[in-house]
Amino acid sequence: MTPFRSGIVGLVGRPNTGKSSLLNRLLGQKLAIVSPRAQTTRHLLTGVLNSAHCQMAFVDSPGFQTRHRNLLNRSLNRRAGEAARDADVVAFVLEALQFDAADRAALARVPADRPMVAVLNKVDRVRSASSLLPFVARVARERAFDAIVPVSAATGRNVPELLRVLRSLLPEGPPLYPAEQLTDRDERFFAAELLREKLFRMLADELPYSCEVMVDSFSEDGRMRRIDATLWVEREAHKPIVLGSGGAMLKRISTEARKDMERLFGGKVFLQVWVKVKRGWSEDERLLRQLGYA
Ligand SMILES: Nc1nc2c(ncn2[C@@H]2O[C@H](COP(=O)(O)OP(=O)(O)O)[C@@H](O)[C@H]2O)c(=O)[nH]1
Ligand SMILES: [Mg+2]
Repeated sequence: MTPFRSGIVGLVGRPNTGKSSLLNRLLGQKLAIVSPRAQTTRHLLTGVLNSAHCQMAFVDSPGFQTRHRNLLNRSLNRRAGEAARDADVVAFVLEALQFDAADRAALARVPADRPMVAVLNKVDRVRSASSLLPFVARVARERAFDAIVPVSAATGRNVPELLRVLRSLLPEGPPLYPAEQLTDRDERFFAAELLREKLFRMLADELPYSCEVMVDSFSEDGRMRRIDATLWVEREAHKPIVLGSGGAMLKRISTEARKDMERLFGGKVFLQVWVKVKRGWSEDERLLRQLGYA
């Protein structure tokens, strides 16, 4: 008989390698927010995948990073460390054909005492298969990985093989989560995340890094959800940029976020968003705690 296996798979690596995209692809559903910028992911997020003989709890994490050395980013790196430490299997996510100092620094922080797979993501961008082989050999020299698996989170290529490899490395045991539980986070969390995703996608330059989102109230009124949220910005000068001319930018941000929320929650959402200035929020321990960066 095929044994049941279950466990936690930590998705770790430097920022921007596609960990959150991979989580969504593995689950076949958009849970984690994705943007072309580093440090989009600020929280640990578990997504649970059930199959006939296996349950995998994938934990998406902020990438290990060395830029922006403030209190917020120290907390992010701590989170990234937890994702690796608490995992039964570590999926170390790289971009195919790139292994640089940031990847090496991220790898150095992953404990060597557990199964680890190197996931070479974004192979859809690799033109010739012949360039992949020397890269695989190079990655193999960096650590004794249990397996090295090229995938594309964007197209789904080779993701079934990754699942097969991960399953083989998980311990035998009963499921950790009830079968109907997709994630460890609640709708309030996803509401804030989806808003933050829009900031990362729509605001230019460094501005998204100095913004944060707080859901002030979340209530259900029949099948309708009412959500009030605040966008915190660091400086008075940021406020008109987030608002846009005649409030057009804020309207775009909240409309896009609302549509995603309606898709994820499966019902109508009434969303109201305010922009407020909070100088130095990324150094404010109390506010960081309220925002969930304990
Ligand atoms: N071409 C390509 N782009 C990808 C792939 N996976 C992720 N990306 C892009 O890489 C960027 C960072 O992705 P994200 O999942 O946020 O990375 P994270 O910081 O590691 O969580 C985004 O612009 C994604 O659309 C992939 O398989 N192929
Ligand atoms: Mg991410």
